[in-house]
Amino acid sequence: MLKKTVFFRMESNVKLLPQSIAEIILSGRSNVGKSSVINALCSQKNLARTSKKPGRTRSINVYSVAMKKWMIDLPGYGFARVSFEEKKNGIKW
Ligand SMILES: Nc1nc2c(ncn2[C@@H]2O[C@H](COP(=O)(O)OP(=O)(O)O)[C@@H](O)[C@H]2O)c(=O)[nH]1
Ligand SMILES: [Mg+2]
Repeated sequence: MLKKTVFFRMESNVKLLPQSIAEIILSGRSNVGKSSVINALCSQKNLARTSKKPGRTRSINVYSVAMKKWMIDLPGYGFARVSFEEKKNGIKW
């Protein structure tokens, strides 16, 4: 079932996330392989963008598995190559 997962949208405001009945969320330090795990689980090479540089994922990336079922890629914590301005504009809880 995960093979049919597609990118849904990026969101930076938690309150605007879509309705959900089930979701898998990948959280962890920057650059540990969260996005790669999503690609592996979904048997797709370029579904979630992976990067050699830490801090590439800056908002909540939502992937649709099935109706109201989501796979969610979060920005990592720890080191990130982002400017102060971008940090200020990060996720809104
Ligand atoms: N050697 C090795 N490298 C990995 C593995 N998983 C991911 N990577 C690499 O680690 C880097 C960061 O991966 P990414 O999925 O973007 O990490 P994220 O920041 O946690 O989403 C990329 O260059 C990946 O190719 C793994 O199992 N082994
Ligand atoms: Mg990532």
